[in-house]
Amino acid sequence: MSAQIQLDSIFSDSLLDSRLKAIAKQVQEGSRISDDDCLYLFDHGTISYLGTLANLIRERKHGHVTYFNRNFHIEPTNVCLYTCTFCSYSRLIKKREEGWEYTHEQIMDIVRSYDGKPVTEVHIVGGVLPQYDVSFYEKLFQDIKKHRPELHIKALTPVEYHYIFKKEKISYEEGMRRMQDAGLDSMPGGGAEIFHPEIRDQIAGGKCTGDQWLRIHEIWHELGGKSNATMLYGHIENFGHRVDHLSKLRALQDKTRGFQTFIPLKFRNENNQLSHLQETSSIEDLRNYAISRIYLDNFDHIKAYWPMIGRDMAQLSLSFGVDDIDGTIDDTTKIYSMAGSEEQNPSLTTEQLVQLIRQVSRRPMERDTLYNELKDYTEEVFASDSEFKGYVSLPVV
Ligand code: V47
Ligand code: SF4
Repeated sequence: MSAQIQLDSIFSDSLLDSRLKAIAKQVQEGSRISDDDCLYLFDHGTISYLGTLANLIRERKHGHVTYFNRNFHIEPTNVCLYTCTFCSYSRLIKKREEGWEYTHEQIMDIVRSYDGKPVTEVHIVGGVLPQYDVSFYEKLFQDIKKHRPELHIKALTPVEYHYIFKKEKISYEEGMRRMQDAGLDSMPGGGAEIFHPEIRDQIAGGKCTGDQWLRIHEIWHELGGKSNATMLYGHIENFGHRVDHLSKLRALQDKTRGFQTFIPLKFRNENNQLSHLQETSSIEDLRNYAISRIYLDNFDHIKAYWPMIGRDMAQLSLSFGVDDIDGTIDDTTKIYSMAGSEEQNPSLTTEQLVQLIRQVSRRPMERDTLYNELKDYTEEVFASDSEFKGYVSLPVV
């Protein structure tokens, strides 16, 4: 069924209230919804209603195109001096010897192990420790660029930047300029958690505040850089806190246009201080993707991080506003497997990722970090195609 026909069914649905129909009308006309409307969607939007609206927006922006990239992750350490209650890394500071703390050379060895492999990006993020300071990262970025100049460095979050710049006694502006000069290409979206201090102080006390997170991204955008944004949801926050978070992101994006993609991160409850909390249901996760797509009209992309939510949910999310399922990462990403992600050993070949997207009638498109389209895999023929069950031919876009 086309997105437009599905939308018509909203207007004729006698069970939907007039406010939901009014919001649907705004979306149909392409106008922005308010914070109050966003809260109303969280409180009252049904899964089918939200899916219809989010899919309409997704297909308006990208048709059936679904992006992925080829990247690898490096986590310099899994020990962290902060004690975020949701994080499985924070426990390790008390038994530091059980964790890892890579040296410069060990990290370079990981980079070199990808020589000859068709990856376009290295994503570097991990715990915060004093030895990983400004000069450590400057040298690391410089040496990666010397070794492989075309490899895009997407590294660190305002959590690390705030810490290392403070320690170095330099301003955010000077710090971000130095990182850029050393070779930093873009910033991932981590460390955002929930901006509202009512929640942030309880789950991530001591690290950069929501305002500091936003300010560092703003400065980076002013320097011409791009970045992503996340929201860690499904723990002790309420819907109002989620709206507040999304609202601050939308306002900054209006100012700078530097965000590329928004990545909702579902809280996973293993091996952390919030293990007593129940995780959100799949329905709630899909609703959250859809509302993010509907509300964040100035974000081009919504990403589902498949190692965290699993392959089935990643496929489903593509009908709820998501147009990007990250990359063909390998098993060097430990923060999620420790926290109880669906994929204990997250690894998908390009072929598997392409098939995953094609199975749900979308067009797989390899991109680089900045969303330049590198290769359309819609018609690619793979050896496994003959044994492939469940392929649905693509609708004409
Ligand atoms: O900031 C930590 C989250 C984030 C848990 O920009 C947890 O392309 C769920 O931001 N349950 C880091 N989440 C990861 C991140 C990211 C991932 C993929 C792509 C990009 C991108 C960014 O991981 C942290 C925190 O919010 N996290 N512990 C947990 N128990
Ligand atoms: Fe450290 Fe980041 Fe984990 Fe917080 S979320 S404890 S800052 S690694």
